[in-house]
Amino acid sequence: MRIFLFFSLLLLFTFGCQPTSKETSPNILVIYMDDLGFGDVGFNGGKAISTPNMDRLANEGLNFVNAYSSSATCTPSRYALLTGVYPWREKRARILPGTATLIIDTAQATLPRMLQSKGYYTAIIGKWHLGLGDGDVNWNETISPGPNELGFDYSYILAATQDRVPTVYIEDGNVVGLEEDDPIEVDYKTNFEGVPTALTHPELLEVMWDHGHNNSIVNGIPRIGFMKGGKNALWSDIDMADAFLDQAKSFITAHSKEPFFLFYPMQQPHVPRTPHPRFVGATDLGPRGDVIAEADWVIGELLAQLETEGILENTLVIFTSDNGPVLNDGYVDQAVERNGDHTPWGPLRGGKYSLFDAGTHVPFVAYWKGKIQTGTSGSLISQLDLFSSLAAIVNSEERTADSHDLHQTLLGRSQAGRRDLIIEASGRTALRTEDWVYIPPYTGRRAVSRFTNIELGNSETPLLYHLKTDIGQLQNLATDSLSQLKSMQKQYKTILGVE
Ligand code: NG6
Ligand code: CA
Repeated sequence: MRIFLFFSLLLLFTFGCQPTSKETSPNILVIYMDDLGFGDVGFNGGKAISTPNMDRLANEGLNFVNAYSSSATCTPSRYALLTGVYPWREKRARILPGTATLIIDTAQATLPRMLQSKGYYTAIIGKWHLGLGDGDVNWNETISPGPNELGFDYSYILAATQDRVPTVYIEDGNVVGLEEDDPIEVDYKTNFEGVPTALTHPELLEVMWDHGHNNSIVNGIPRIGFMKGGKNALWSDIDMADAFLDQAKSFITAHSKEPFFLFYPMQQPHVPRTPHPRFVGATDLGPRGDVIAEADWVIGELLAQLETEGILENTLVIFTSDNGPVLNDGYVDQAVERNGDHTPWGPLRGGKYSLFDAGTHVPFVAYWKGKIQTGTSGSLISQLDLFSSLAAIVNSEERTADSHDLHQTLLGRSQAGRRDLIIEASGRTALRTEDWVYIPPYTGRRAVSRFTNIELGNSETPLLYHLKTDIGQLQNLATDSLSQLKSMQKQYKTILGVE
């Protein structure tokens, strides 16, 4: 009897006091949109596009209304998300061509590797855009280093962006569908002899370019960069959403019995916007709206797959976007003309590429059925914080200096947020401290270009805004609130380590 009691107590202490493995090893699914704005989604007040599945995540999860990507463009935001390091520390973390070399050191700590060390099976299915290889990439051999050398057990990616060559999928370093007698060549400076471009063969275009995007033509769409060969390997743009979804569904089913991390960076609503025909006309906004509707459907399918496998309750889903919205980003796709009174940026100023808030202030939801306190959180949080916060959730000791452990906040158990956050846009930086934003003076154009009418946040004098009373950043308080300005200028220099 006594022995029985002793063992019962021992069992209780060994297992009863520790969180169950389901709590410390939830599956982690990070859904990373490309250029989706704060106000595009229904759950942040958007009305023009129906987003029932994104809204479901927000309504049954926690909607962070004060959350930031690390940058107003793609590569630096992804760099920060995967490394927990501010992108302005890495000079190469700028919008990369499809031929760029890998910008994350294979010895560096990464989110997938941290999770691997805690027994996770890790995968990326979707957009990469962090460079590949360590020199001139030969696309006809296994491409390395890449995601698989940074902690992803499995990768099925597009190398850069949907508007950049090479327009092929790469699975574990190998171009999918490549045939030996039709090798791929890629160059961003010079075209290959005899290969049509948007300039030499405009009659081949099914989609018109507006600015940039006048090099090689694939599927009637002109791209950035020149590419030759690989005919059988070329992706179908209108089938891209389904192609990635099929991969993700198989992945979820194959790994439903072990903890997994799935990084799912989607291509929508980045250009070129190519909804599958069944989504054409889903909104009144043209292709930009239709691909958001398409992405919403994909998310519904992912949730359904988790439900089918019986693992939805055991999966932490993070839904967010790499940077803010843009209408005309280089193609004639009616994004401006058909936008109507929709406000992709919500109540915020600026957009993609901008130091004003809409550049980095993005939709952000944490969803874990039954585990997260549902509602809205105003805590200041950055995608940078996912590294240390997810580490804490899975009982890893790993942290990075830039990434704050806000896991209690992420799970809705605390209001604690960041005090300070540096945001970045094309090499320029600004400081957010609590409800204030300080943007140092920058020379340069005020707007991206005559095509992309987004204010960049460049000004000859310092800009200071109090977001709590002025979310639209209309009132520069740099003169009126001089002491606030001074203290933020000091803090900005301290964090950046500049004089
Ligand atoms: C810009 C492209 C834009 C987009 C962006 C990257 C031109 C004129 N513009 O250079 O279309 O591809 O790069 O977007 O080429 S991001 O979301 O991946 O950062
Ligand atoms: Ca982007």
